[in-house]
Amino acid sequence: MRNVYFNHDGSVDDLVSLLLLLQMPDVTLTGVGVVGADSYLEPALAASRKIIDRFGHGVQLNVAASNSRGVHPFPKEWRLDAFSLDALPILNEAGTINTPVASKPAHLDLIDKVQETAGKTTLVMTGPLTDLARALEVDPTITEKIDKLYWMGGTFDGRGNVAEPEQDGTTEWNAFWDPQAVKTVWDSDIAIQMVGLESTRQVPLTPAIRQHWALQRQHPAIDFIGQGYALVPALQHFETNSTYFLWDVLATVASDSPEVVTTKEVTSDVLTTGPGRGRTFEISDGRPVTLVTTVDHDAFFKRIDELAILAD
Ligand code: AGV
Ligand code: CA
Repeated sequence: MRNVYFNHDGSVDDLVSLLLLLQMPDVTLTGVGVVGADSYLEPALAASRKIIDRFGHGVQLNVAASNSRGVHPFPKEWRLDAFSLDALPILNEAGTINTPVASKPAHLDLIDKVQETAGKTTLVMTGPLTDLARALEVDPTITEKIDKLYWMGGTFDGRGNVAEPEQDGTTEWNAFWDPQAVKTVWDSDIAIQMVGLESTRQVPLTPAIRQHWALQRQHPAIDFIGQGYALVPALQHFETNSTYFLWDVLATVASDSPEVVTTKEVTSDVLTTGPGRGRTFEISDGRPVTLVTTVDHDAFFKRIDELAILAD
């Protein structure tokens, strides 16, 4: 069994990632932290607790709320999705929430869970790196107990997904929310596997994928995934700033099923100032990172089905 601590930021693909982590037969989920970055914190926290109740096979977990704040806030329209997801009937049949909120804020909860857990812990992070950066500042010795960090964030091809003023379009949102946090984590010796935008562009949300899920509604977790992805825009006629990709789900599935992706070793750094702040880039004497380069599209979606069906 592998110990995994999951820190996410409450968007649809973050919450689907949580659902899938709860199904992985070889994963012991040791903790969950939620940051209200690409979400409002309260519904993201509640939805996380309800997903653990409904799809967690009785696991005893608690969920930590982050008090981290970003430098560049996410668009409000995107953050509102967490309210809709939290209100889905499939998460609200019980009418009560059993999974408790952890006593400490997410960055301190991360330290506690990593230090308390026998052996090493794998971190999966699908939002900004702020909680990990703050944890490293409080207790730098956690690196000895962290096996690897799987992160959805950044991009190396210069094509960002931030359409905001006063930046140059080269950065990915999770990195842009808190560029200095990326730098702090890059300066640590934690092994990193990164899913950036270059690979996630190969797995857009499409009408065909939605239809594939619609035909499997007899499986409650696939029904939930279909309902969740109904809240966000698919790639239909052309790509817009709001088009949804399976960003976080790719990072999460690749952490458990490495055969669905190919990777390459790069050395890199991150800008923390100027119009490109948050840009991750390759540089010869930079910090080593394992970058996911390509996805086996069909194998990836098949793996999602296989995991989701385990929740039946
Ligand atoms: O940049 C991708 C990250 C992922 O962690 N998030 C969404 C995923 O959870 C930010 C984001 C970029 N474009 C978006 C985003 C969009 N069109 N809608 C919502 N969030
Ligand atoms: Ca996310």
